[in-house]
Parts: sequence; structure tokens; C-alpha cells
Amino acid sequence: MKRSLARLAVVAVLAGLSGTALGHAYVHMTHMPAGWFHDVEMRVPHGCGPDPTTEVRVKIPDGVLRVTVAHDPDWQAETIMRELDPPIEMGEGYEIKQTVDEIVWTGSELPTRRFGRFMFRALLPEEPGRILWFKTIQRCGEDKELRWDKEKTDDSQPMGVFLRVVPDSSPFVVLTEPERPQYDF
Ligand SMILES: [Cu+2]
Repeated sequence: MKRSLARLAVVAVLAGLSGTALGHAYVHMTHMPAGWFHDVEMRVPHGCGPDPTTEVRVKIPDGVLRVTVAHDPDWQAETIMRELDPPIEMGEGYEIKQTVDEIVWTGSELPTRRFGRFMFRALLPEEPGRILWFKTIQRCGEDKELRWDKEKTDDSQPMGVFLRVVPDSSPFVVLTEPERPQYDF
């Protein structure tokens, strides 16, 4: 009897944590090779308290280009563009004048106890060591909003510590030195 009560207490503490310090919006992979085209899967692991998620907005950081949003039969995805001034030379006379600034998914409902996947692919900048912050806003109906938008500004602070102490940290990807080239496809 005593033991099961103790177990209940532990479960209660973990449940409390999962609502605050653990399980916020995050990118499924924490490390990706710099300069690669890569799939980015944003995960939204819970709603706003009991309320289901009805909108997800992801801000695309500087230097992340050629964003394509994956088709999702449940959600409508809209892309908001931003001008690039000056345009970016991609080689062979090809230049980019506009890029995706923000992706907005609406038109569906993600139950609070299910995780949702919001996918796109993009060309990642050739900057090994840089942390890309994919700031995310999650809305549940008209008046509830969760903002996952805090960046780590202190380079000496380990990521694990930052994630523990900043409950509304932004989803991120750390760019790594590629171990091999990515061939065109
Ligand atoms: Cu959370």
C-alpha cells in the first residue's frame, strides 16, 4: 500500500513536469549537417492545457532557404514570404529574391494528448556550429497561445542547462560539420 502511494506521488511529479519543463515544441532532430537540404519536423507534443491546438506558426531563421512545406491532408499550410535584399546568388545565374519567412498551419485540431508533426524541408546554411532557432507560436482557439521563442544567448551555458531553466525555449537545430557531401537529388 505504502509503495503504491509513493509510486503515485512520483507519477504526479512527472505529470507536472511534462506540462512545464519537458515536452514543448521541438524539432525531431537536434543536429543536422550544415549546407544540406534536410527535412525538418516540428513536433507539438501537447495542447494549451486541456485545449487542442488549432494553429502552429514557425519562423524560418536567416540563412535557411528554399523552404518547401510537406503536404498534410489535415492542415492547410500558408507561407509568408520575405524579400532578400540583396538577392542571394545560388550559382549558374540563379538567384533568390524572396524566401519563406514564416509557415502557418491552420484548419485542423490537434488533441492535447496527441503529438503533431509539422513538416517542411529546407536548404540549411553552411555554418557548422551555428544554432538555428525555429521560433514557434502555438494557438488553441481564439484566446490561448503558447510561445516557444526564447533563444540561448549565453555561449558558455550548456544547451542542457538552458533547456532546463528556460521553460519557453525555442525549438532549435545545431548545424554540424558534414561528414560527407550531399549529392544533388
Ligand atoms: Cu510543454
